[in-house]
Amino acid sequence: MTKPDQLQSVAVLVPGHFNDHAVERIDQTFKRVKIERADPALVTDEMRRDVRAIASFAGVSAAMMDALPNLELIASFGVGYDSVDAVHAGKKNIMVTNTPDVLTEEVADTTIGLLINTVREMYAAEKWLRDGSWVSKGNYPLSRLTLRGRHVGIFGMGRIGLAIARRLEAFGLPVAYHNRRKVEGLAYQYHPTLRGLAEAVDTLISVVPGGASTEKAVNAEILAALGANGVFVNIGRGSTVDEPALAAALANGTIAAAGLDVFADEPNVPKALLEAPNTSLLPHVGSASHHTRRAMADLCVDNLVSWFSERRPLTPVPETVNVKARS
Ligand code: NAP
Ligand code: 8YV
Repeated sequence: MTKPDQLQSVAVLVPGHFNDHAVERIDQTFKRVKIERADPALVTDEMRRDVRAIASFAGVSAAMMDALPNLELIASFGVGYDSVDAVHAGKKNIMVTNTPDVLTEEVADTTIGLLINTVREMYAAEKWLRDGSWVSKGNYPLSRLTLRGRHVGIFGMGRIGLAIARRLEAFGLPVAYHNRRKVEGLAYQYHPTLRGLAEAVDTLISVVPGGASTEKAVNAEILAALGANGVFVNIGRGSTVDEPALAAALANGTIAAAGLDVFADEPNVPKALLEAPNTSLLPHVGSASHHTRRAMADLCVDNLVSWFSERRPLTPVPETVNVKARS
């Protein structure tokens, strides 16, 4: 076991701007090494020699791992780690950790807020009040859509998907889902294909991880299956959606509306989605409260502390679960 004073010499690379609380804790415990971004071209000889861990919001590529021969751990900030090449890390005996669970309820709350805003036009109605339209024009028009009578499909019934489903149950809405595997013991109706789920429901919430297996899974065919009364909400990753197909479906009435917290090329949002009257758009704020980001920061840094003091991770990702600490 490493004693705390020995942790002070462990160099932890922190690319770009990072969470303030995490930075404070890393500074108290480790030797923080700054780098503008996780780019192998910016790695110095000193970094090559000293860096044993990376703590990061952003992605870590295979090339970045290869540039740091003494790298043991990547402590990724966030539950989704699609921007970290975890398969390559596993092959190189580098541990990757993420921050599951501590953000689940916050992200589920955001999803419900986004769904209601999309269907009941809260943002537009508030704007109507604030810009004086209520006084000059009268009541805000009745919303075209409602949550009442909807049947919701969850694409990704994992930790967050389940927290969303529990909330929807309290709203009196039936829930169905699609995962690659049925969740044993869960009473919600399971659909073995996304297409089957989209056909069965009128409201589709995507909360699957990014990456090759979900790339553009929500495409023109899935949106057509959702139908003209369809509402699509994405809280997972933007890469899961074929954005031009979504913009077309919103413009030509294939579906009714969409609520999006995530985009394929953040922070850039396609003009067609920005200008569509039937979208509700958020700047990736699913977990973005001080409360939850602090809990995520603590788990991110606790993984660093556990790895370098106990030689074990707290929350390893599945691809690196068998990685062993170097002696
Ligand atoms: P999780 O517990 O691992 O759940 C992911 C679910 O997706 C699992 O049920 C999994 O089931 C399913 N899934 C994965 N790949 C699939 C595929 N190819 N086809 C169908 N289903 C698939 O993860 P979580 O904690 O709920 O987080 C989910 C994701 O939400 C994260 O990865 C992240 O991208 C996103 N997220 C976004 C925000 C935000 O701020 N907007 C915040 C937090 C998380 P199977 O393995 O059986 O398929
Ligand atoms: C964060 C997220 O915004 O946890 C995730 O997967 O998408 C969000 O909670 C992000 O990780 C911060 O970098």
